Amino acid sequence: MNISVYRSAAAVRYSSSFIGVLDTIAAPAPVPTASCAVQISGQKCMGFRPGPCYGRLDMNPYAKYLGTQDPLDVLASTADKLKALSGVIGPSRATQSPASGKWSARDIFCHLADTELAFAFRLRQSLAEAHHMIQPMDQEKWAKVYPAMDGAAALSAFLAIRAWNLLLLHAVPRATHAKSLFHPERGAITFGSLLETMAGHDLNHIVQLEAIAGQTEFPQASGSGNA
Ligand code: NI
Repeated sequence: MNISVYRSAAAVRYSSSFIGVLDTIAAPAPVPTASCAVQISGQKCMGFRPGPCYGRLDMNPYAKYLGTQDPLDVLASTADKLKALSGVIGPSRATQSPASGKWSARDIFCHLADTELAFAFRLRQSLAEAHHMIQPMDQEKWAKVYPAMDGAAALSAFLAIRAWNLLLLHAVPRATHAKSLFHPERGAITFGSLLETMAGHDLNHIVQLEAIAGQTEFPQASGSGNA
């Protein structure tokens, strides 16, 4: 996938395939903070929020969804939100695309199960290897089979893998969050920024599911094929 990063004074727009993302998202302008002046492999964090710097948050395409929330708290809260949304949407609406080219709830649940698989591998490789290099995926190619798959089964798969990932994340010390790894587009990042990306990705798709459930408006920049 071609990756382009456009910068302007007001915003940074990303077309990223970090987890196979086709979304084009306008990220908020970075706001450097006094506590966020950490150099990681020579790259200065631009800083989106106070507290320890776990990587180049300015390059996290989901930073705007995470804000100041602790990624571990967000990751732990997603299961209940998805179960509730699945119940509201129901099986008949789950397969309906909300608009031409947009993913249905079934597609989003399948995507979340698949990305949780990918994250599960990345988390473990990042912990096991020195300076692990993340391998991007093309989410649209992974999604081709979703119309023949079951959203409820996908949600069950996600819940099981997320529970296993949370056990792992709570078993490693916080100091591990500073462990360095590399992303093909983002450069040097940390284990902590991988968690922030996971959490922001959860929130991005929860907003989409809330819109399908009729609880919110559809997000403005939900991206190609990504409901
Ligand atoms: Ni996604």
